[in-house]
Amino acid sequence: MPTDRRSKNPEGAAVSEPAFQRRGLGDVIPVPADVRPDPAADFTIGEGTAIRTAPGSAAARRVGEHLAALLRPATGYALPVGEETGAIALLLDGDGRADGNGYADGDPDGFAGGDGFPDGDEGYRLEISAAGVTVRAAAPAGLFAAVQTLRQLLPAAIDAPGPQPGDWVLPGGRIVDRPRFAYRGVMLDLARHFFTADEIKSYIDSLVQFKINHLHLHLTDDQGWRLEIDGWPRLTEVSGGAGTGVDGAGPGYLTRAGYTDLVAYAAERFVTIVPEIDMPGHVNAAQVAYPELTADGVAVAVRTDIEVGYSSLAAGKEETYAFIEDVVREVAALTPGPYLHIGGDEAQATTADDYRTFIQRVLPLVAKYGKRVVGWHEMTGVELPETAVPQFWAVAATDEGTARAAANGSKVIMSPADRAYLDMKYTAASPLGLDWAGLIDVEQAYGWDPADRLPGVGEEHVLGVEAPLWSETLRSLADVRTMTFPRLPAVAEIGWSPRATHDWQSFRHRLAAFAPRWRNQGIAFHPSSEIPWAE
Ligand code: TNX
Repeated sequence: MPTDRRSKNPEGAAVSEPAFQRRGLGDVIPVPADVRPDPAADFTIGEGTAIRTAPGSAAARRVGEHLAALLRPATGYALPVGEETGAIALLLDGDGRADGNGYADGDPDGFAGGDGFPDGDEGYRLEISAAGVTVRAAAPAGLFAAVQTLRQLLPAAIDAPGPQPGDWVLPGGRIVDRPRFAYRGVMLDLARHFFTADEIKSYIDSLVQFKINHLHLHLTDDQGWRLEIDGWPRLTEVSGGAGTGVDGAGPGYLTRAGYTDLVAYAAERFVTIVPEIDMPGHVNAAQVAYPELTADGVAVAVRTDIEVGYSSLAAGKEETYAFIEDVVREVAALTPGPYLHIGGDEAQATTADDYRTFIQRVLPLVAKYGKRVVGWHEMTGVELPETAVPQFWAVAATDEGTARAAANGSKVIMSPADRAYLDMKYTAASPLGLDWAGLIDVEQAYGWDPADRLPGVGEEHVLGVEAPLWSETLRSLADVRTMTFPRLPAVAEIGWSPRATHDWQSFRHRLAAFAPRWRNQGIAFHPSSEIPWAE
């Protein structure tokens, strides 16, 4: 595993006694939909425990290997993975279902749907008894989600990098779980400060623990261009090179091969990459590299400050669309996921007519290369196909355009800046971050509902939630983590767990248990005073 996870706990160092504290079956973030503890049915992972995965499924096998890799360092056990035997079983819908509904005892699962399985790819059913652990899911993504739950159900010592003496007890009972919203995302801004592919991989590892399933990469902005594009080499040679990023302190870019490898790494963890090429504004870096992309063809100066709203592509020039088509074609070809984010935000240097002309030219281009458009909610000022996904980021209580798009059939990603923005300061004393959308400590990040946030945008219009992390003030992966944790778990729970389970007191106590886990993983976090952190 890449980078910083071993820094705080050198290989083999013993962790403290509380790290072996037993867990309750519901002590998980996001809290599972249905939890039925059975205190008489705890299971202890031992020397001889093996992992059995769904017969004939390479994807299930990989999830089994992933689980084994998580458990081996701290337990010191071999934990072999195979299809024959094993007290921990990861099975797919249909495997060994004697009675045809997947339940030995025929009891109801608490959900409508008939066959007893949570619907959707990410749902799972987890049973822990003295004899072992059985996970059942309709798809490998559900097995992967269940593995994240299992990890959190083990004592915090499980996240230590070397062998720990102690009992690896899983609390007995049954969990039936599935996500409320299909899309639970994080955005990382690579333009204002570049982070390497290894750093992004490490970040993905820390996000998937909270069942995050989309990573939106903000690849281009005024201060830098971070993805290599065939035929336009100066985009990255110049605008990904030395002196780019805010204060010139964030150089670098992803090669096509590096991006492809990153996308595959994410996919193995059931994370879809959503690439963003911001347009028609936020394009100074592209214009520095190619002056023909400005209205008058005159070169512009490199910008490393944090102003917004001053650059624009020329809506009236054909060169603009030739450039955009090359970029869209390339990004679409490199990205297996369904989405391509076209930005569309803060286009103050584009007239309303030009903005409309521009977006109306770009929408069919994205469709031509087989992708579904995502764009910041300003895009809703233009008539959109119902497949387009607006991403609402404002602080305002209402937004007519987003409501209109929802009424027209679009699904919306909710990222209200006063709740979901990971680049806002926690408190006035936070050294990192901005504060234009207010201060966001953990309760502020937790205390809202995506289906209640905007008039006209209800439960059925919400695709999900995303927590954007802009990088103007960030300089390292530790800075990224410090802004992400512990707020991201709040957004993740809002996106995954049923609305009826939302409870701040419950959440803050469950969150408290992550201090030793993050310390064991070497993950920097902000020790918010709102949380009664465990030792
Ligand atoms: C607004 S939110 C922006 C970004 C900045 C961010 C800083 C949005 C769509 N645009 O350009 O980085 O504020 O918080």
